[in-house]
Amino acid sequence: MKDQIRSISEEALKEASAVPADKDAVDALRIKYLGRKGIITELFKQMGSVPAEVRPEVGGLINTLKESVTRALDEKSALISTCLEEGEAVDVTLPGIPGRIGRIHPITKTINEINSLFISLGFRVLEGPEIETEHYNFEALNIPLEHPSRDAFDTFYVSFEKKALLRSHTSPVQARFMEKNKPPFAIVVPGRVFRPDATDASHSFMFHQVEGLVVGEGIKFSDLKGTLAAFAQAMFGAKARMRFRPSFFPFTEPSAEVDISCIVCSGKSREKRCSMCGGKGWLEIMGAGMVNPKVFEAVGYDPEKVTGFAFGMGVERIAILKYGITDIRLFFENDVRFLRQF
Ligand code: 2NM
Repeated sequence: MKDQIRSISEEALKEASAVPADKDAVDALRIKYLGRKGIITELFKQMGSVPAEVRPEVGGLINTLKESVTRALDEKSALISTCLEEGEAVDVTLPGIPGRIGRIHPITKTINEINSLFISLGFRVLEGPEIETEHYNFEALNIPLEHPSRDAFDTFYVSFEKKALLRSHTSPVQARFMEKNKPPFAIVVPGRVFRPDATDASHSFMFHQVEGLVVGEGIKFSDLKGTLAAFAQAMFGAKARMRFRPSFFPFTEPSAEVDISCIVCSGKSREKRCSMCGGKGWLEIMGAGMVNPKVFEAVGYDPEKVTGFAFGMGVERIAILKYGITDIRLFFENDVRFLRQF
């Protein structure tokens, strides 16, 4: 049986390489070897009478034979489709099919817009590592181990032994900057951040932030309000009003959530249910506050001499509000029907 397989193999491959690149001829060979009553198909049918000890080996040989003949015939078929029929010609003067040109991703576009606005206010844009240490992601920002607020900034560990992790906010970049630079300064830090959240329409384990930090002598809460009002109006229109609600962050004191008046109903639809704000009249756009003295101490600044304000926003959230997007997952699925719209 093994000899039989070997001679069929030689014969089949010789025929396959000799056959002209012609559809009918290749089809005929395919039927001869691989058809329902083909030579190789018949070999498989004989397997029942092969002694059990050699059955695996013989089966393997027939399988290999089938694969090599299939491949040889497929290669021949491929030739046919690339050959011109007699009398056919290619018109090389026809215009080509234009390729689709890509565009800026809506998240990148939103980050660029946010950066430009802050640059116009005198800020510098700064980036930093996505893989961080516990010290810069937590301790330097007054989020000690065992403190309940650590939960809100929980993350993925890259190496538990080395305490290497994916940053859960871009603040560690600001802590690194403060260690190496003296006030006064104004910086914004855009970038990816990671949090172990279950994915749904409004949560993603990876998203983007832009955080800002201004430090100097005599920086006041009113400076924060003026800066963020300028941002809100540039981003959402001159009519956008702003409000601050008391809140808590470990790295700022006092802290606030920042809302803008609803960009759909302007806060007027308290009665009717607005599709954007649900009738609340306000949309949360970021968190902010005065830098906690503990953060200044951690980076070697004297909190008796300098003060500062900081803020942080989720870029996806800003883009969702600005463009009326209903699901955060759309940003990451790379469906061009979505991405083409921006
Ligand atoms: C926010 C809200 C409030 C913030 C604080 C700092 C730093 F480095 F100065 F401590 N950077 N960013 C901050 C403050 C971030 O995000 C919701």
